[in-house]
Amino acid sequence: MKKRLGTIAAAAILSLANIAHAEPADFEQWVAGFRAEASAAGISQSVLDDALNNLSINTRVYELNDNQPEFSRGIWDYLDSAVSATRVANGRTKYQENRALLTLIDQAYGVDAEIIMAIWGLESSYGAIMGNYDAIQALATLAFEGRRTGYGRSQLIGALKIIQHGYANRGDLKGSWAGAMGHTQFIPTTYLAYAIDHDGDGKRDIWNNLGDVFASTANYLSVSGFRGNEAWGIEVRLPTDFDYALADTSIKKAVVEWAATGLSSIRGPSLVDGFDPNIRGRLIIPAGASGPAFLVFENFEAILKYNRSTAYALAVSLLSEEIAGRSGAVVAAWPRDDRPLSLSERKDLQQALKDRGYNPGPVDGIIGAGTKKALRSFQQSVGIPADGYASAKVLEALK
Ligand SMILES: [Ca+2]
Repeated sequence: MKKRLGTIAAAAILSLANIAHAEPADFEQWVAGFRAEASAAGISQSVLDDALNNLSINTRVYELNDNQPEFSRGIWDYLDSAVSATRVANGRTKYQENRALLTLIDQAYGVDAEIIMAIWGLESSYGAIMGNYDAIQALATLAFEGRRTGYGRSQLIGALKIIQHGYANRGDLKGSWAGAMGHTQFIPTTYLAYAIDHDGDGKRDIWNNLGDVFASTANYLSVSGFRGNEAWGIEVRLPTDFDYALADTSIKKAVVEWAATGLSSIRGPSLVDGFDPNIRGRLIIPAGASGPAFLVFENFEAILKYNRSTAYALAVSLLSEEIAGRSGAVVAAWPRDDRPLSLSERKDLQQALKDRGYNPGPVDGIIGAGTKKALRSFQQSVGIPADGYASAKVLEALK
């Protein structure tokens, strides 16, 4: 029978083999070793018994941890769902419902209410989807084996500390498969460092108490450098002969300096109107030269500390505008016909650059600074805008 397995069945077995990591006995042995480590880190025997006795692996966590998608979505598709009409409408309702509480939080932490609402909306759809995994089990599973063992170990110790401090009970620790918990999805170490007991009941309850949730989120943003009443950024128009090498994470300039390079506001005539001309920012072109451009300031960087994804920070920023009753619409069109490259195509692109004598760095499908630089050199050599953006069109041009 085994010889007659079709390709699909064989592939299924192969993928199961990839995720059938180890035997239960190995996990029990691992738990015993981890107990000693956690005990040395100061976790009491009773907390360890409560959390780790009869603990088992959650194989679903391995499936999700091993999943590295071949195809990536365009940022425009992500923004369409992140800043959907439903999420905007729900955000405005939640803002109204919690206005008094949010005013208190804004006064205490200097973080604008609409930003807290936007993060809440993106992290859990305003508390509707917080994740129902047992965080202790999920983190122990990650700590035991796979590509996040270091993360799993440190977060598991963090989760045990949360219980030991009495901030939350063992049964409260519910979250995503990767251990992000509560309304705004704090991982345990973030929780330990920044979660706040706003109502003073002794618990930092990011699962049930909105005061604790909003204060914790505002505190984290504030410590990350967020400043109330300052803009996250602005959509800009670039001059036709613009040097796209200026759109680089390492290049920050004051608004007046950017205006001198030819940038203008896409909505108004002047870039400096409505801004402190000395506020500093960097330029991002998330979909390359044929898509929108944004000048982003320190508050954008603070949002990035919450989640290191430009698409995420842009979604929070645009959603916050809509929740506050301003327009979060992006004016310039996204290049919806120029699809993002798949993982194997990104590797093809790096190989093609290498074959042409450029140095894109390792052929790993990760478009980092080296690949962008090589891509810009190639684009310059053939006279197309040197934005370093890896798209299907530029791959075609390379081949
Ligand atoms: Ca509390």
